[in-house]
Amino acid sequence: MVTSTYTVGSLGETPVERSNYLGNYFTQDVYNFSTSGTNSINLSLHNITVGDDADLKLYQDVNSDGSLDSSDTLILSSSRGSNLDDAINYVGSAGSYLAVVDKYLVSDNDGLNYELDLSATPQFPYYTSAPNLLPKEIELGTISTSNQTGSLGDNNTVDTYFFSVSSIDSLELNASLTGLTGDADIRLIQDNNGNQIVDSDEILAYSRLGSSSSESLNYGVNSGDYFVQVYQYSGSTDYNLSITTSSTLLLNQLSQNLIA
Ligand SMILES: [Ca+2]
Ligand SMILES: [Ca+2]
Ligand SMILES: [Ca+2]
Ligand SMILES: [Ca+2]
Repeated sequence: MVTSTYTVGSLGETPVERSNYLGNYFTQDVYNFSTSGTNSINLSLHNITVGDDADLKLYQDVNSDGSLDSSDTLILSSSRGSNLDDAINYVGSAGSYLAVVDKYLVSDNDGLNYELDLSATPQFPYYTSAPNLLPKEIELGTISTSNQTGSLGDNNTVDTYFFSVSSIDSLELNASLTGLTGDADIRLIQDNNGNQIVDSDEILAYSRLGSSSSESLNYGVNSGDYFVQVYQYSGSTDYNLSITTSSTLLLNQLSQNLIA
């Protein structure tokens, strides 16, 4: 078991993208970074080779030496199966951290390739932007309607849903967030360049009311792949997420029939 250590340096809002590989000899990659202020520390492990499995951990680098050793403390881990994306979104104060990618399973001699994205989005005393990475955390498949439940807090600042819509007509998509006890917000994203990062022109719609108000957004969509992010503004909360699509053609015909 051989560990490779890489220096990322000071981590801010602009995502750092690293591509790397693991195998049965090189089994662990450690990425050291530091943050200033309080941030949502966002890690997204994706594009893992089909048939392989890597997992993700976030450590506090307690002795600030840039390497993983017995004095460092594990904060969170993500260990989804097969080559599903792993993600961590954690509110952490200024300090030194380690993102660790571990080989879990390498199925053949070609090794395991992956991409790791890292960012730190300011979260306190007030948030300025939502986490900007797009791990496919919850894959809904092709949907016309989907109802989900989840919870957000300082150990999970965002849930990222990935889904497809398929229709010969344009559709009206509605996403609503209810049952909130803290302040959470929602936004709809299309990852046009497929890099699993939220670029500036990729946010289609958002809803971000104050306190525990329910959120709702509508947007006209065509067949394609979309992300919905449900993210923490402040506090912890459970939530209900409802995504529905309806045919705008049908709605237009109905309203025309009503007028006629
Ligand atoms: Ca250390
Ligand atoms: Ca995994
Ligand atoms: Ca993108
Ligand atoms: Ca809100």
